[in-house]
Amino acid sequence: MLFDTICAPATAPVNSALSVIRISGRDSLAVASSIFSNPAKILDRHAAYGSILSDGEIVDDVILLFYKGPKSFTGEDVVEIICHGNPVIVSKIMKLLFNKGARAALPGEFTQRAFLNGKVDLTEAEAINTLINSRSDWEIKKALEQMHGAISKIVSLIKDRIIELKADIEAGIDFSEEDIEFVSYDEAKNIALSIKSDLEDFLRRCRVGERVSKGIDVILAGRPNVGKSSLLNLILNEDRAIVSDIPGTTRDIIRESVQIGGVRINLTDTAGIAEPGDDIERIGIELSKKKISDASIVVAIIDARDGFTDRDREIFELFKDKRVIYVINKKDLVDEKSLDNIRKETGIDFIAISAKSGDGFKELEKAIADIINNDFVDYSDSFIADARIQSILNEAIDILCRIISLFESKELPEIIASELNELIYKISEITGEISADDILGSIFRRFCIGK
Ligand SMILES: Nc1nc2c(ncn2[C@@H]2O[C@H](COP(=O)(O)OP(=O)(O)OP(=O)(O)O)[C@@H](O)[C@H]2O)c(=O)[nH]1
Ligand SMILES: [Mg+2]
Repeated sequence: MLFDTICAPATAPVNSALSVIRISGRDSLAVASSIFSNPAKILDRHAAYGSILSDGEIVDDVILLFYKGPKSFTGEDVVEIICHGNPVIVSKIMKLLFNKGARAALPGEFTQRAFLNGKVDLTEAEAINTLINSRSDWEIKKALEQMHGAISKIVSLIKDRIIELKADIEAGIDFSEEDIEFVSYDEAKNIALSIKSDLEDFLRRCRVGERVSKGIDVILAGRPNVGKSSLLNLILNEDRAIVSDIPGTTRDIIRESVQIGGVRINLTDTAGIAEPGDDIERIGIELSKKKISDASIVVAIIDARDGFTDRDREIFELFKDKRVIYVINKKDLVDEKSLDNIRKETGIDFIAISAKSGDGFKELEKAIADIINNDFVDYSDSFIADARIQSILNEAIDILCRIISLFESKELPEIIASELNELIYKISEITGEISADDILGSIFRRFCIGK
C-alpha cells in the first residue's frame, strides 16, 4: 500500500436520514479506531456499532464498516462511517479525521486508487461516473454493463486479433531465411480489413450511444392555439408552459427533458406558426422553423375542431424529411366520426388525443417509443463512450489504414510489425493499460468528491 490516507463524505451535504464518510489508505483502520468508542468491534466486513468521540464527548452514534485491502473498492484498507445525515455532524467527523492524519480526498481519488490498484480498468472506472450521472433507464443499464466490463471485453477481443496478426507477421520474420510464409500479404491484408471494420463498428456504436445519451430531440409543432403547450405540460406532468386561448401565447422556445420508453427525450415547445402579428412573434416563428429542421422527431399537431386546414398543409411541408407523428388534439370537443373524416380526407393516420383530459396520451407515448426503437435500432447495442475513447478509435483506424497500405505494397514485415505494435499500444489506451498521468488526472477530476 503505497498511498497516504484520504477521507471524504460520499453523500451530499444535506439534512437526510444518513450520511456516509469514506476513508481509504494505509492508516484507515488506525485513524477510524482512534475516534471510535468500540475499536475492538471493528472487524473485516462486519458492521460495528458505536460512537464517534471527540475528547470523550459523543459526536454521533454510527455504524462503522471495515473492508480490509485488497478486498475493498480501492484495493486498500477502507473504512466507511455511516452517521446521521446532518452536514454539521459530517464536518465534525471530517475534522477529527484530519486531526488524526487523514487528508481530504480529491474528486474521484477513491476511484483513481481503485484503477491504480488494478481493481477496475479505465472504462469501468468511467462507467461508475456515468452511472452516477445517468438520467434515463437506458443510460443506467449501459453504465452498469460498462462497469461490468462491456467495453473492456470488446477492446480485448479486438486487441487479441491484432496481437495474433502481429505474431503471424513476426513468425514470418523469424523464418524468413527458410522461405516459409506464415501468412500471405493478401491474407494479412484481409485480416487487417476485418479488424478495421470491427473498430469502425465499435466507433459507430459509441456514436449512437452518445446521441441517445444526449437525448433525442422531439419537437411539438403546429398552428397557434392547437394545444402544443398543453401537450408539453401533459407529457411533463407539470404546468411548465403558459397555456391560453389567445393565439401566439408561446413566443420563446421551451425545452425540457423527460424519459419516454426508458430513453431521454429533449422535448421542445415552439411558437405556433402563423402570419406574425409583431416582430417578437416573427422572431419566435423563425426560431420554431429552425428548431424543426434540427429535430429528430416532430409531433405535428392540428386542432380537431378546425380539421386539416390549408395553413396546416403549409406547415406540414416543413416536416417533409422528418420522422413525424401526426396528432389531432382536442378530441374531447368533437365526435369520433369527425376524427375519422379528417383521417380519410388527408390519408394521414392521426393519433387523436386530448391534451386537456390526457385521453390518447398512452398511444402517443408508444408512437414516440416505437420511432426510437426503429430509427435507433441498435441503440440498445451501443456504448456510452466519451470523446476520449472515440478519438482513440479514430486514431486506431488511421493506423490500420496505414497498415493495410503497407500490406498492399508488400512492405518489410519488420516495418509492418512495428506499426502493429503502435496499434496495440493505441488500443490499450482505452482501458488505461497504458496512459499518461495527466490524462488520468483529467479523467478522475471530473468525478465527484467521495467517489
Ligand atoms: N377542450 C380542449 N381544450 C384544449 C385542449 N388542448 C388545449 N386546449 C386549449 O386550447 C387553448 C390553446 O392551448 P395552448 O396549449 O396554449 O396552445 P398552443 O398551441 O401552445 O398555442 P400557441 O402557444 O399560441 O401557439 C387553451 O385554451 C387550452 O386550454 C384539449 O385537448 N381540449
Ligand atoms: Mg403555446
